[in-house]
Amino acid sequence: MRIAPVGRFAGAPEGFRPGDIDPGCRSLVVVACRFPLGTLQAASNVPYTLVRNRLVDRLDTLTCTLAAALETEGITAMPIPSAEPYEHWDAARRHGRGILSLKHAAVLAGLGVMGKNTLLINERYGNMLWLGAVLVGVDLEPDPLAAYEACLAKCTICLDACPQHALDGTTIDQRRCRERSISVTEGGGWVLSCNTCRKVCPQHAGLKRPHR
Ligand code: B12
Ligand code: SF4
Ligand code: SF4
Repeated sequence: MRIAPVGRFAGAPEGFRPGDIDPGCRSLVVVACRFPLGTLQAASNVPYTLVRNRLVDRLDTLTCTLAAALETEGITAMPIPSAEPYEHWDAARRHGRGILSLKHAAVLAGLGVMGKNTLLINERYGNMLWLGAVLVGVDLEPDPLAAYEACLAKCTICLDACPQHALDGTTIDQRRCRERSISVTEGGGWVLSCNTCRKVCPQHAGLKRPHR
């Protein structure tokens, strides 16, 4: 768990800042659970998808429970979904946005730094954290920003490995990624059918070579 003061979100797009959701928000509590590494090795996409779905439930249960507990103490608190639902959808680009970007919130709470694959990289757990957050109506003691870097300047492993060429080092072409990474099975249900940019990163399980 890490804390970000609301003032750190000045760089977020208008409409997607904590104050756009709750004008009284003062701080964000960002929480995270580790995705088990073994799921990346499975020949089937099903175990990884199952873990993803259970972590969504786990994080959402955690943030809803925390919000309810804070409210009994007289503190306004609002949970942010760890995945769906989200409202912003640009159909032409197949580009969605959460009501708040959790990976940016995690960076601003000191949980890590952004990798070129556009995923949060944490010193200890690499890019394998699943995130959640609660907006809180009081000032909490902020955590310091991460004092390390993750991507080596010349590393382009994730960019080169993406089968859709969806990554450019700072942004993602969601249309391209969605075409490959979300599949509906004939048997019913859906699976996350690509996680290559996560798996190939040499820092995916934690920093091998932190630079300070
Ligand atoms: C929509 C979505 C997707 C989309 C878009 C992903 C993306 N990179 O944005 C798709 C379907 C492609 C996707 C794929 C995956 N996703 Co996803 N996804 C989300 C979701 C629900 C919303 C993300 C969002 O709003 N993106 C749009 C924004 C961030 O980007 P944008 O519109 O281009 O905005 C730009 C600027 O406006 C600016 N910006 C936007 N907000 C802010 C805020 C601040 C403060 C600042 C400074 C700037 C800024 O930055 C952007 C880049 O320039 C989040 C949950 C959440 N609420 O955050 C999970 C989330 C990002 N996904 C996650 C994961 C794990 C994945 C996958 C690995 C799943 C898989 N296939 O295995 C892949 C990874 C693909 C990749 N390399 O990103 C995790 C990432 C965890 C981590 N360690 O970083 C999240 C946070 C879910 C979670 N609860 O943990 N996902
Ligand atoms: S999940 Fe797959 S398709 Fe999407 S950006 Fe990562 S490597 Fe590319
Ligand atoms: S593969 Fe290389 S460039 Fe991509 S996120 Fe990992 S360290 Fe950064």
